[in-house]
Amino acid sequence: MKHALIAQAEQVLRRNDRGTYTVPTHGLYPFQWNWDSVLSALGFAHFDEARAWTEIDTLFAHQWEDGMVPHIIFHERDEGYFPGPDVWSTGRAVPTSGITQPPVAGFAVRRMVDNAKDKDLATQRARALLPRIHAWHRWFFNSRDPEASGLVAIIHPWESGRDNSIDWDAALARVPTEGVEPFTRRDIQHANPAHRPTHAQYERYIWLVQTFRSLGWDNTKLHDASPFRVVDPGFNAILIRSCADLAELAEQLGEPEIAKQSRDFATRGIAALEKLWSDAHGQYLCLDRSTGELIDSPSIGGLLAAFAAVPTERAAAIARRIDKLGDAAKFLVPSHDPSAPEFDDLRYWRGPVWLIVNYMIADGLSTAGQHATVERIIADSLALIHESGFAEYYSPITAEPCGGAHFTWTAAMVLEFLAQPAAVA
Ligand code: 9WN
Repeated sequence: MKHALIAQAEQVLRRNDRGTYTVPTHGLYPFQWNWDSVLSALGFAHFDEARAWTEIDTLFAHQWEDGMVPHIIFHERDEGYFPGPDVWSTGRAVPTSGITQPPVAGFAVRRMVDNAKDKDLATQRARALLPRIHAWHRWFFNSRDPEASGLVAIIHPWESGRDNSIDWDAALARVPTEGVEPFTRRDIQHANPAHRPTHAQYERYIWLVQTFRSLGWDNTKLHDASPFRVVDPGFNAILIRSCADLAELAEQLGEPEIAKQSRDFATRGIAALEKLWSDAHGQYLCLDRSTGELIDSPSIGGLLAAFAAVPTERAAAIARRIDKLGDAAKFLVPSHDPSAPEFDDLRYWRGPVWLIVNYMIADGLSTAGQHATVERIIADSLALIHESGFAEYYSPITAEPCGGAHFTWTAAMVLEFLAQPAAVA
């Protein structure tokens, strides 16, 4: 059973392998995506360590001079995705988008070094990546935390990786649509429109892209110029965890200055996260930086915060909250609370389960000693695969597979889950 599942997962990764990078899935997403690649490298590492390192190297080969690592690298022309390189118009030799995505590389690289069979290869590749990942982290705190709060803002919903989350509804409603150039969406030609963001959301996504483009993608201007500025606890937890892991790695590799700065980022971040805690919800919430208010939206962003070393009592409360969500959802962890009126079990980040988020929550809760919750999250994740294959995301109520099929990072997470003691295939 376990062997068959491993073979299938490896096959998905090989099928989406384009040599030096992988696509998330054929058709719907024909380019390299940032956090998809990094998390997918964790899957490759189980059967081809050299290939896993190449995945991350390719991503960082397209890092911008200011330290930003773009969310999409358009390695080849493909008209099957909108918005393509002409809309972004970032002026790079190999075109890229102009925004970023959750910075999970510090975590992944440390994990790949720790688990490496080929230690020489791992040390050599990690040593080369270390200053680049650190430059990305520094870029975040310089460009996305101008008032040195300890937490960074996203300036476009696509940066969060949770594109149409209910968390963004109010902030996105303030984004205008005047002047948006006419466009044809390609995503709804590949996937069921009922599982995807709405047209009204896409218009605002594109308004933001056009506005940033008109500012020459100058990151000294974009944060303040964006009407959409949200501090997401999940996104920040990924950054904080990556800084903490990079600090450990830098220590091992004899880079004390990187270690010190990374540790400082992580420590300040953990302290600042406290301001996003909601006793009423028993989880963290997003903060709208434009209004200064917490966003009253119980989404998975506030549970993903457990990926960072949050205080033990916070991790315990998050575990309790997830256990409670499990009364309403057959499969954990729904990306939004099923009892909220906006919950939609099939529409992208407004309810469905995503295995990558399950993986990060399980990892954090495992470190915090919340083993019963972790076991259920892993068991539910594997049950979804058995019922519905390697989908992009799933209904937490019926296990219906949604979005793209043969999905790279879903397969990578299966390989990670199956390697853990809590997994029963
Ligand atoms: C926009 C590739 C990406 C993921 C995101 C997911 C989705 C893109 C889209 O697909 O976003 O970046 O076009 O919908 O939301 O998390 O990285 O899998």
